[in-house]
Amino acid sequence: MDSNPSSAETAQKSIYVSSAVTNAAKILVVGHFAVGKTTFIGSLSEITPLRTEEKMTQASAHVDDLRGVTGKTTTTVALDFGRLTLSDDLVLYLFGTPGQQRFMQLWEDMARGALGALLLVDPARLEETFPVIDLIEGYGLEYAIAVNCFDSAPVYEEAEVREALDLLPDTPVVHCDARDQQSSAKALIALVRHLLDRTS
Ligand SMILES: Nc1nc2c(ncn2[C@@H]2O[C@H](COP(=O)(O)OP(=O)(O)O)[C@@H](O)[C@H]2O)c(=O)[nH]1
Ligand SMILES: [Mg+2]
Repeated sequence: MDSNPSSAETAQKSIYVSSAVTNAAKILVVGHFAVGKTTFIGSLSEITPLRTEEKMTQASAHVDDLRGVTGKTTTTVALDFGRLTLSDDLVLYLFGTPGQQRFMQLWEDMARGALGALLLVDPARLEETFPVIDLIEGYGLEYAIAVNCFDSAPVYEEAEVREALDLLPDTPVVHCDARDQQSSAKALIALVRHLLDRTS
C-alpha cells in the first residue's frame, strides 16, 4: 500500500468516507423552527452540508413563527445533511429534520433506521419542544437534549430543563453553542454515549 499519499488523495480524504469505515449510523438532529439545527450540522459536518434553505418571504409569515427569533432570514424547506467521522471505523450521518407540522411525511422517512435523535432546545421557547418530543417518542427513538445557548436566552440549570420538559432520569441534558464545533461535538457525543449505554 502506498504510505505516502499524493496531495490530491489527501484532499479527497475528507470528501469520501475512508474504506476502513465499517459502521455507519444515522442520527437525527431535530427541534422546532429556528432552534439551530442548520447551524449545528454546519459546524460539525466534515463535508459541505447539504442545505435546503430558502429565503423567507411575507408569504411564510403565518407558517414559520418568527416571534422571539432574531436575524433569521431563511427557513429549511426539506432537510439538512452532514457527515462526521467519529473514529477509524465509525461514521455518523446527520439528518436535520424540521419540527414543523408540515414535515410529518419527512419524519416517517427520516426516522426509519435512525439510531437516535439529538433534540435541540431553545431555552426561551421551551414549550415549542413538546410537539417534537411527541414525535420522537412516537417513532420510538432514543434521544438526548442539547440546550442551545442563545445570547439573550434565559439560563436554566440542567435540573430545571429536566423538570420543565418532564424528562426521564436517564435522558442526557447538555448545553451547547450550535455555532461552535467543539461544543456541538460534545452534545453529539452525549447522545452517542447514551445510545451505547442503551444497547450494551
Ligand atoms: N446566538 C446564537 N445564535 C444561534 C445559535 N444557533 C443558531 N443561531 C442563530 O439562530 C438562527 C436560527 O438558526 P438555524 O440554524 O437556521 O435554525 P433551524 O431553523 O433550526 O435550522 C440563525 O440566525 C442562527 O445564526 C447559537 O448557539 N447562538
Ligand atoms: Mg434549518
